[in-house]
Amino acid sequence: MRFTATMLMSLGFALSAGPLTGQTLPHVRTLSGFAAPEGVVVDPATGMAYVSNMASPPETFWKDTGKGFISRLRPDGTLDALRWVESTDAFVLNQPKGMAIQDGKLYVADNTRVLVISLASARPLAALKVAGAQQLNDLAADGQHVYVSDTATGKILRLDLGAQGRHETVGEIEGINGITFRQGGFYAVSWTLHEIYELSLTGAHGPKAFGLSQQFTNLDGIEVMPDGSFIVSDYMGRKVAAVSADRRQVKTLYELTTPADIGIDHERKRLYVPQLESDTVVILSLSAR
Ligand SMILES: [Ca+2]
Repeated sequence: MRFTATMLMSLGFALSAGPLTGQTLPHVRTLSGFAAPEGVVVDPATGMAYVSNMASPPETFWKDTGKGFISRLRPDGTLDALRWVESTDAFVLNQPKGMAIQDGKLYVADNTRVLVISLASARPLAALKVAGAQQLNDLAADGQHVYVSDTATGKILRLDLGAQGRHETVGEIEGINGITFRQGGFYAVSWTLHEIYELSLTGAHGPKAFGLSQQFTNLDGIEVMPDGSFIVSDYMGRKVAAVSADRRQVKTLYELTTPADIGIDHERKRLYVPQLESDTVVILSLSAR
């Protein structure tokens, strides 16, 4: 999810504008026809990939105008249904962004709510209100709980999936965007601080910065590889990059414009990159890694 150019300038950011050069991941295919795609999540049980489309101009990315839809891709990366779930009067989508999957359900960040959709039937199951939420951006699930980040408030909330709505704040990082779980670790990236963090959700320690903020411009998505290394998307830096497991080395994997919230199919070793401002999803191969 991006900030406007005006907001960036007001924050003192310089926009990088280097040439697009070395592409170190094999390109599998690029799918077009999306509408401001913000995120991709892959269901490890089926290999199906889900793409959130905000279907809105930038000035209403964070406004509840009832726009948006979810696309579904087959495990081979071909399009299954562009409008797998649509915004309707009965079940409104507001500029859907980050997603997570747990227990056969798709959780979708929807500005100030989290939507719950059945993966098997595409039926809406719930729309969780999140009190105090302003800009819900990404979701992560650890098998038990579902967490959501709020870029405006900097908060990470553990969602109460029951009817009580007692969501709990478990961490705070300015400008937080992508969040992910892997092998017991919880990781986050900040858009404004262009840094990667490890968090303790038990309060054992505060957010631990990787110390790599000089390498990035505005981070959006983060995933963890089986070897403990990381893949992040730098939206304004126009690249997806690998960060070594020891958190010291950053290597550009692929240069492309406006890469938003990435998704990984670990089984098929594929990386899905939504290009928000060109309405495409680029699929790259991770087989050589
Ligand atoms: Ca995002």
